[in-house]
Amino acid sequence: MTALETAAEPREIHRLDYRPPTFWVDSVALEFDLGEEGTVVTARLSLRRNDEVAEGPLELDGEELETLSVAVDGRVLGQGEYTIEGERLTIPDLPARCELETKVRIHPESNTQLSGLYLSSGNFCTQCEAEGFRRITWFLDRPDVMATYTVAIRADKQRYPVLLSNGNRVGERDLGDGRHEVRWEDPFVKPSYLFALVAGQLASHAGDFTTVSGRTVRCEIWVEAHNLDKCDHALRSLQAAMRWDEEQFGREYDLDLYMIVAVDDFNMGAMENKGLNIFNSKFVLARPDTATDDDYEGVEGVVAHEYFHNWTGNRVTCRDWFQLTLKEGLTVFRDQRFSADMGSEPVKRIEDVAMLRLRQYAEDAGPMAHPIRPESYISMDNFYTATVYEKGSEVIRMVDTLLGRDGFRRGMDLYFERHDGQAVTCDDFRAAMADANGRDLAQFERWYTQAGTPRLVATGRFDAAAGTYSLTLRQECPTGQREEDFRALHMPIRMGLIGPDGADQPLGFEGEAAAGAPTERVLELTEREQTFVFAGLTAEPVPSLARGLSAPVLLELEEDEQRLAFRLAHDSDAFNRWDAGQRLFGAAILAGAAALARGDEFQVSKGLVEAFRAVVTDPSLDGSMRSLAMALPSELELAQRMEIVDPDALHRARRAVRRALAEGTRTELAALWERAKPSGAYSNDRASIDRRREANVALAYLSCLESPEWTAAVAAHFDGADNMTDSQAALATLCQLDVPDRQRALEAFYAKWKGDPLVLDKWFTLQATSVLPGAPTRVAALAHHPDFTWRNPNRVRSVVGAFAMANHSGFHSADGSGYTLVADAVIELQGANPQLASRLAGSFNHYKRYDQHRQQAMRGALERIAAVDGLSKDVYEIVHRALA
Ligand code: B3K
Ligand code: ZN
Repeated sequence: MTALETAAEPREIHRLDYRPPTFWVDSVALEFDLGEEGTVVTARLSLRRNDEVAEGPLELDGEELETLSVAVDGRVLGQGEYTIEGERLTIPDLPARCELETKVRIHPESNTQLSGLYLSSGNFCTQCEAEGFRRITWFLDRPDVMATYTVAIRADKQRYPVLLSNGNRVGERDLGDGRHEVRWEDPFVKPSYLFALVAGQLASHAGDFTTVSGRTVRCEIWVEAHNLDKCDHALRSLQAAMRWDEEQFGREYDLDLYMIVAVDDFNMGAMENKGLNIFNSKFVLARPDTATDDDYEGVEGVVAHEYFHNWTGNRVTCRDWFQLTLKEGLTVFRDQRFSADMGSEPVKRIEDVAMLRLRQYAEDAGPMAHPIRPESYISMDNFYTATVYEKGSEVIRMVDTLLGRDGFRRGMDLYFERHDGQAVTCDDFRAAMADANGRDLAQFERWYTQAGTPRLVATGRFDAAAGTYSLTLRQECPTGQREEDFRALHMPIRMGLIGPDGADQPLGFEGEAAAGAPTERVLELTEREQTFVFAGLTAEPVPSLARGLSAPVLLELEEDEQRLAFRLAHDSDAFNRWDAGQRLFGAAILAGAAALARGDEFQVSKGLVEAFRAVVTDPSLDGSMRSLAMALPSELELAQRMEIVDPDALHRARRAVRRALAEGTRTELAALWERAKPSGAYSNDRASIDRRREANVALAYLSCLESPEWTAAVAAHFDGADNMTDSQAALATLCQLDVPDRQRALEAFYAKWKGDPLVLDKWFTLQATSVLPGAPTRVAALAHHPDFTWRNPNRVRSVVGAFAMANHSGFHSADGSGYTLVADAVIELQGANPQLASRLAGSFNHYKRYDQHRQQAMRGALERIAAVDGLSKDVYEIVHRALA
C-alpha cells in the first residue's frame, strides 16, 4: 500500500448538500476570563427552532474545547442528555425556545494555528473566518446563523489594559483582584465568523469621520505604542474609503466606532470583523522610511477592502461558504475601483490584470482549478483563492460593463434593499442586478459554474473592395477542462479598430449608417462563435480587442512583431498598449528560450529594441505607466506559456533580452535616470511616486550592463536613499549582482532595520529572490538565521514563500534542492499552522508542466508530504489534488 492509500481521508463538503440549521440563534452573551494558562469562555445562546426544518437535534461545532458544563434554561445537563463526538455536540430534546449555556476552557497561549483565540506579541486576538469561532466556544458555526452579541471580557488590568470587541463599549468595572472587565454590545446581527476580541497593551491613533447624514464616527487605529507614528496613512485611507462608499454607492457607516488593530502574527492580510478589523501589521504600518510607495498603496487598498465589507459581507453576508465570492469578488471589485479613483485608473488596471494572469490564470490551469463558486471543499480555508477573489472581481466587473455604471448602481441598491441583514447567495446578487435593470442574466450564471480560463480565438478579415472588416470571435474550452462541460459564456468584449494613422476608426456595423458611429464598442458574446462586420473602412485596420481585459479570457490573436509594436505605440487604450508590449517582449523571450534549449544562439531583433526605446522616451507616458511598460513579463508568467517548462533556458533568455534592451538604449536609459533620479527631499505626491518608479526601473536596466560605473550608481542610490522605496529598489538591484557592494549594503540594511520586523521581512525577501547561483543554499541559510522563526507567517512567507513563488529559477534548481527545502518547510509547519503550510504546499501545483526529471523530483516532494502521519486536512487537500 502506498502512503496515499493509508492516509485517513478527511470529509469533503458539497455545495448542493446545503441544509438550513435546525435552530436559529437570536442573541449571544459571551464572557471571557482571559488567563495566562487557559481561558474560560461562557456562552449563553438564545435558541429558536427553525420552523422550516421539521425536526432534528441541535448540533453545535467545537474544536479543541474542554467542556466544563452544559445547561439548558438554567439546569445543568447530565451525561446522558447530550453527546460530544469529535467536533460535534448534540442535544436531542430541546424546547422550541430555550437558553443554552456552555462553559469551556481553551488554550490561546498554545494556539499556533492562528485561528480562533490566540496570542500575538503577548496580546490576545482572534481570527474566526472561516471556521475559527468553533475553536472558542460551542456554536452553530455557519454564516447563515446571524445573531446579536454582547461580550464581557475580564483580564489582568496591568497586562491587558485594553479590552476590545465588536460594536459599542457599554461598560467597564474594576473587579478588585487586579482584574478588570469591559463590556461590549453589537446591535447588528452577524454570523460568528465576524466575531472579534482583542486584549493587551495597545495605543491608538484616532480621528473622526462625519458621515453624510452628519453623525460623527470615531476611527481608531490600535497598535503597539512604538508604532504610533506609522498609523496616519491607515487612518486617512479609512476616512477616504468611508467617503467614497457614500459617494459611489450611497453606503453610510452604521456604528459610532470603527477600530483597526494591527497584529504581527496573522495568516492573511486582514479581517473585516464588525467594527473591529484585525489586520496583519503589514497592511497598517507605514512611514516613508519603512514602507515603499507600493506598501502605501497596499495599506490603502486593504483598509478600503475591509471597510467595504461592512456592507458587502457584513450587513449582507453569505448563506454558506460556497458563496464566498458573493462578498469577496464584489468587495475586491469595489476596492479596485476605489484605488483607481485614488490614483491612476489604467495603472491600477494593469497591476490588477498582471496579478490575475500570474496567479489566477495559473490556478485555473492546475489541479486547484475551481469555479468562482466552488462545488466542494475539504478545508474552506483552501478556497480563499485568486479564483474566488480576483476572478470573482472580474465577473462583477463584467456585470458592471454589461449594465453600465448607473445600471450597476441600481442593481446594488436593490441588492441592499432586498437583503440587508440576511445571509444570501450569488444567485440572489445576480437576480438583483437583473431585476433592477430588466435584464436577463441567466446565461451569465455559467461564470459561476464553469472552471478554467476560456480561450477567445479572434480572426479578422479585411475586404478592401467592400470596405468591410469581419471579426470572428470563438470561445474555446479552457485548458484542463472537459470539452463536453464547456458552454458558451455571456461576455462583454470592449474593442476598437485602429487605422494606419494610429487613430481609432468609427465602428459602423454593416448595414448601419456610418455617420456618428462610436470609435469603441462593447460586443456582447453569448455564442461559441460570432462574427461582427464593420463597414466603411478605407484601409485594413489593426484590431484592439478585450480592451482593459473586459472579460477574464485568454485572447488568442495572431500578431507579428510589427503589429504589436504598432499597438504598443498607438493603441488608445492604455491597458492594451501595455498588453501589446507584454506580448511583444514575451514572444521574444520565449523564442529565445526555445533557441537556447535547442543549443542555438539567438539575437534580439532591432525592432524590439526600437519598440523599447519608444517606451523609454515617450513623453506622453507618466512614470508609473512607463515603468510598467518597461517591465518584462516574469519567468513565472512566461512559464505558463511553455509546452514543457525549461527554467534554465527561460531564465537565460529573459536575462539576455533584458541585457540587449539595456545595451541598445543605454543613452536613453541614462537620460531617463538623470531626469528622474532623486533630487530634493522625499515627497509622496503622485508626481514624485511616478518619478521614483521610472528612475528605479531605469537604474535596474542599467545595472544589467554590469559596468563598474552603473554598479557604483546603484550603490550610491542605496547609500543616499531617504525613503524605503529607493532603498529597497536599490538593494533589490544589488541583490541580483555578484558584487562586493551587495554584501556591504545587506549588512548596512540589517544593522539599521533589525528591530523592525516588517522591514526585516524585506531584507529576507530580497535575498530569497536573488537569482544568483546557489539560491537554495542561501535560502536554507536564511531559514537558520537567528531572526528567522517558523511561528511568524510574515517571516515564513518572506523567506520560503518568496523563494517558492518569486524565484522561479532558484526554486526549480536542477538538483531538486529547492523542492526539498520547500517540502521540508511544509512538513515543519503543517501541524503547527496548517493554513500557512497548505499555501506553501501549493508551490508544487504545476509540476506536470516541467521536464521529466523535475516532475519526478516535485512528485517525490509531494509524496513525502502526503506520507506525514496525521497530515492536516488543509495540506491533505492541496497535496492530494496535485497528485490525483
Ligand atoms: N475575509 C478575510 C479572509 C479570511 C480568510 C480565512 N482563511 C479577509 C478579506 O477577504 O477581507
Ligand atoms: Zn475580503
